Amino acid sequence: MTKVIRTNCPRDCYDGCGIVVEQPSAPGKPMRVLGDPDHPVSRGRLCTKCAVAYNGVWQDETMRLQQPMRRTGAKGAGEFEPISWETALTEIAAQMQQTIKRRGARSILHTHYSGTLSMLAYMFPNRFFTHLGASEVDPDSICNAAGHTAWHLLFGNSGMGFDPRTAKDSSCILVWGANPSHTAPHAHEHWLTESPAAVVVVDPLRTKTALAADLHLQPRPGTDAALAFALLHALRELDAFDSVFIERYLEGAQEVSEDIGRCTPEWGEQQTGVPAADIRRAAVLYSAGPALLWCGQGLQRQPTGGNVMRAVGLLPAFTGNVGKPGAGFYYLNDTPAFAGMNLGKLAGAKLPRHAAAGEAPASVGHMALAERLAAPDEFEVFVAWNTNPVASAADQNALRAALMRDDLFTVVIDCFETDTVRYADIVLPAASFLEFSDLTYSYFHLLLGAQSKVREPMGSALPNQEIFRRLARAMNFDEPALFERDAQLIQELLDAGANGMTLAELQQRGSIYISDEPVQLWQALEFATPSGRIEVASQAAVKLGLPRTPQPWVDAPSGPGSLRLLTPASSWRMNDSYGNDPHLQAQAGPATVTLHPEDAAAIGVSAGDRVRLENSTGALELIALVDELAPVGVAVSYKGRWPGAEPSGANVNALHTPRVADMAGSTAVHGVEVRVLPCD
Ligand SMILES: Nc1nc2c(c(=O)[nH]1)N[C@H]1C(S)=C(S)[C@@H](COP(=O)(O)OP(=O)(O)OC[C@H]3O[C@@H](n4cnc5c(=O)[nH]c(N)nc54)[C@H](O)[C@@H]3O)O[C@H]1N2
Ligand SMILES: Nc1nc2c(c(=O)[nH]1)N[C@H]1C(S)=C(S)[C@@H](COP(=O)(O)OP(=O)(O)OC[C@H]3O[C@@H](n4cnc5c(=O)[nH]c(N)nc54)[C@H](O)[C@@H]3O)O[C@H]1N2
Ligand SMILES: [Mo]
Repeated sequence: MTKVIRTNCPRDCYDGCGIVVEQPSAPGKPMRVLGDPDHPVSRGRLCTKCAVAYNGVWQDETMRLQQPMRRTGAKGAGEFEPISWETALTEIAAQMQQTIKRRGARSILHTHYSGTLSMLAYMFPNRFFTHLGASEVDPDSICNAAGHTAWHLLFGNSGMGFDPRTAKDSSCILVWGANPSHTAPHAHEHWLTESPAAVVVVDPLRTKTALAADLHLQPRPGTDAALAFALLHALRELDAFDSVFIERYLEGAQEVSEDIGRCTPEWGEQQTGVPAADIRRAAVLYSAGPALLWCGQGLQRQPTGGNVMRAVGLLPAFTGNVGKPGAGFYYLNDTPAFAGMNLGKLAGAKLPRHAAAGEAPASVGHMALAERLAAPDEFEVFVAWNTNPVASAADQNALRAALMRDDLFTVVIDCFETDTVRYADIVLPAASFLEFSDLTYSYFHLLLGAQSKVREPMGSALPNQEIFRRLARAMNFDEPALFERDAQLIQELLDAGANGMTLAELQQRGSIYISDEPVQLWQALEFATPSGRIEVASQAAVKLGLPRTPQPWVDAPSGPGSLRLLTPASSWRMNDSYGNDPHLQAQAGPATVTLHPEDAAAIGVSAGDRVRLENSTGALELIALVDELAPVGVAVSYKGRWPGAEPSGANVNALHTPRVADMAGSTAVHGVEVRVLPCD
């Protein structure tokens, strides 16, 4: 009989699917990675991209990095020679020690994100860098930092939403700037369709989720704050404000009253392009009973994305859709924390810096990364792990130029030879999630899961956590927390969050909910803001140089000849992961940009023509598609392609202007403007 092992998908995705792995039926045969029929979210199926990649490139020995390597050619050329782990770690440690002597550990910069979210591999390496005293690229500033700051100001927490299981009690689910049809395919397929609630989607794009909804509001990008105020106006007209809740739990509610009064749905239509009648319909659906609000991460990648999140968050606040069955708001769920697991401790947040570290480390926002890295006198060592910035970060050309610096010693840790790896002086091979045991979680569903080792690592690849234990040893560090073993760390987490279950027991079950019954988050109605209330008006915001209350702002429409470029998630890619899988490359086809028929006609372009996108940051040639996916004035090209795999040698982030959003130095990637021209 084929041996079957349960594990879970650790990708940065809302779904967090359960997996079963069938061991090879005969020697030399591949194993099969399939959906776990008993998993409540994936129900026996994986999404196409993971099903293909996990049975494709992730098991392909010719594609995986198998051993440490040292650069032999020019930076960026991808010419390397194999070296031993010992040599690699000794050379890295020697470079770090020299840098520390010369200018302090602050001159070592590391960047990391969510290549894997399995708890140890995701968190443990931070212990090394904290103790080292290295500078860090603020991870969330490439993804969702503006939204976190906004909801901290408003609610005192951005990592506590609703339990998706409570949707059974909802009459409306408002999905605002999220596209589960791509980014949470199982939630799109099952959760949204099976809930009794009416679904309202707010997205400039006709996504599959929008097309399946009861109502789709299609605003111009960057106009959502105005739309939120117009909705508040319509809700107040309907007498849907909860005056008892407002009185008791809102701080400064009266300070937005006048704004709500002047932001009529008719005004909203002018500002956003959404018909006033649809704004009123949405208000009727949202006010019918308990309602859920899901704010996506794409929503806040705007020049005033923080303000957008604060404004949209007023809807549950004014209608009292907080802390009762079927009601709530969601940005992300910190599921491990709800269970009592302390990932901050796992990441060594409070570890002391070692004695020789020198000056306090710097935090560098992603939007400043290319510029700061280019300066010769700030950083001497750059370590990228669990992330592929040459594909995913802003200002691609400038970042590449910075990585060419001869006096920058670069270390990259990945499972594959990414574009970023090609700039490394030393490359270290990471083991994949199939090759070591760990714990997983979903940031939507309140599920914890086991990651199971189903095979030996390819070549001499190692899990992130083991790489940093060994590097700590090469550095002669003696802080015991840097050397704690996986088994002990996992058991500590399970003791805190799963009643002392063992890893083996969790592996048998696959995954567990943090409680059998749906959890009513926010039931205590305690808000960790300075006033202890939902801060409609916020002095903390003023201290950050922001308005006291959310504003009904809209971004100015694009100038003549200019289009807004949206580059959201593709269904064929997991960020840029899988950009090297040949089957997924074939499925996704060549890189395209979708233009509205009116915009295409204005520049004389037809479907299939080559067009050039350009702005002050860069240029990119793509194949035009012509479709009413987006409103007039908005172009769409999905993220997730490897620059090196493109004929142009670049992807959409060559156009990603490193402009910061209004909060947290976060990306405003959906605010990028481009000119589009036909190529001859
Ligand atoms: N234009 C545009 N750009 C964007 C976005 C956008 O919407 N538009 N979205 C942004 C967002 S939301 C995000 S989160 C970022 C994501 O950007 P990145 O963090 O760069 O994500 P990936 O490109 O998937 O790179 C993750 C890398 O981790 C590697 N990896 C996987 N498992 C492991 C492991 O166990 N160990 C190690 N060391 N490596 C591993 C993978 O092979 C992969 O190369 O991109 C951002 N970039
Ligand atoms: N298949 C797949 N799944 C993924 C990822 C992936 O790359 N591929 N990435 C993962 C990661 S790291 C993240 S952060 C999440 C992100 O997942 P989501 O939260 O769904 O975010 P995005 O896909 O970036 O954008 C969602 C929607 O926001 C819309 N949007 C853009 N600008 C505006 C605006 O101004 N107003 C409104 N209302 N909407 C706007 C876009 O059109 C898009 O449809 O997905 C995760 N899941
Ligand atoms: Mo993200």
